[in-house]
Amino acid sequence: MKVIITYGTFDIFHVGHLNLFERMRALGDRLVVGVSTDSFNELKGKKTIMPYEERARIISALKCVDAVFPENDWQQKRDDILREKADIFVMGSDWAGHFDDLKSLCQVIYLPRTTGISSTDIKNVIKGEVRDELIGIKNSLIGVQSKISDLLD
Ligand code: C2G
Repeated sequence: MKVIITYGTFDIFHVGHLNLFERMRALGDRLVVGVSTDSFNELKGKKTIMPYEERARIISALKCVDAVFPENDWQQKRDDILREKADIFVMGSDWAGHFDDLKSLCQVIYLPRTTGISSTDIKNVIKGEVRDELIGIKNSLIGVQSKISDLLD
């Protein structure tokens, strides 16, 4: 039984996360995922839209994920690897080299990130659309305002 372990925030779940999980699961027989808690994300300086409970529930519902546990800090990985009897620690390539110290416990692999998508990109697209909407409303209010002043003159 080859066990794969990984960690992440997985806010606004998207196909980049799914690609990674499916590629990881293909490396072994069991995939366990440490999902960053809200307090740990604060420590990471990472603002999330979805609370831990929802993010963990979505991840645990995936066919390719066998178990989910909370990631509360940077230090717990070694204990997790021993507890889960993990054979391979996997992260996306943006973390390349960051966790090489774990090579004393298990194999460490960094898989290519899915390009063109990230939770941050999705948030920025939504922000952009809301901004455009607000600009539209502001311009129509300016139009109404000038009509009112014409009527009052
Ligand atoms: N990822 C990816 N492709 C994307 C976006 C993310 O492969 N387009 C990968 C990242 O490389 C990471 C995982 O998905 O391995 C989770 O990414 P995040 O949710 O952003 O997690 P992060 O905040 O990087 O937390 O202790 C490790 C940290 O908890 C990782």
